[in-house]
Amino acid sequence: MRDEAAKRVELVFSLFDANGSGVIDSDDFDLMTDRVVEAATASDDSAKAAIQAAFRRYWTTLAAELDANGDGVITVDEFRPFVLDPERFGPTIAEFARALSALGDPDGDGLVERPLFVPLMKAIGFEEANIHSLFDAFGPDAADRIPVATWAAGIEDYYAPDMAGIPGDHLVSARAV
Ligand SMILES: [Ca+2]
Ligand SMILES: [Ca+2]
Repeated sequence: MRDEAAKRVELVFSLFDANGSGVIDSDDFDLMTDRVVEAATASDDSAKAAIQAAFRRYWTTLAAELDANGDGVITVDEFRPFVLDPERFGPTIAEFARALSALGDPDGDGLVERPLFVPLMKAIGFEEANIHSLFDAFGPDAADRIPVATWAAGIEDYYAPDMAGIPGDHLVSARAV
């Protein structure tokens, strides 16, 4: 596992701990899901249902595989190696990547404008400056749009244990203090 990959998923863990308890549980996922759905103002009900299902699968996969003692909480030390294991977590992340990136394309033309990208990523909790750096790293076109597929692939790469120097690393760097 690369250091960069560990840092990426540690950041996700801290954001998914939406209630700040230091562990993640189903309440955190409810809070996070509501925040993202609220930010997806232009999306239709089926796209919202898809992200709700993807968040639910994310949580239930973690809980089923990691919460052996049944206390309903996941620690960062349990989370990190599991979500960075493509064999075990890859299909869950692929569904999540499809559902989240689709929210950025409510008109279905296959492209995501920056003003649609930023609020969705802010809803998850990423820093605004880092979100813009990520969008820039995805190589937007002259109209400041990126392909949906580029974003989806970027999410999957974010969880790749051996990748470094990828666009997703912009989300980790230079957090404001
Ligand atoms: Ca929590
Ligand atoms: Ca679009």
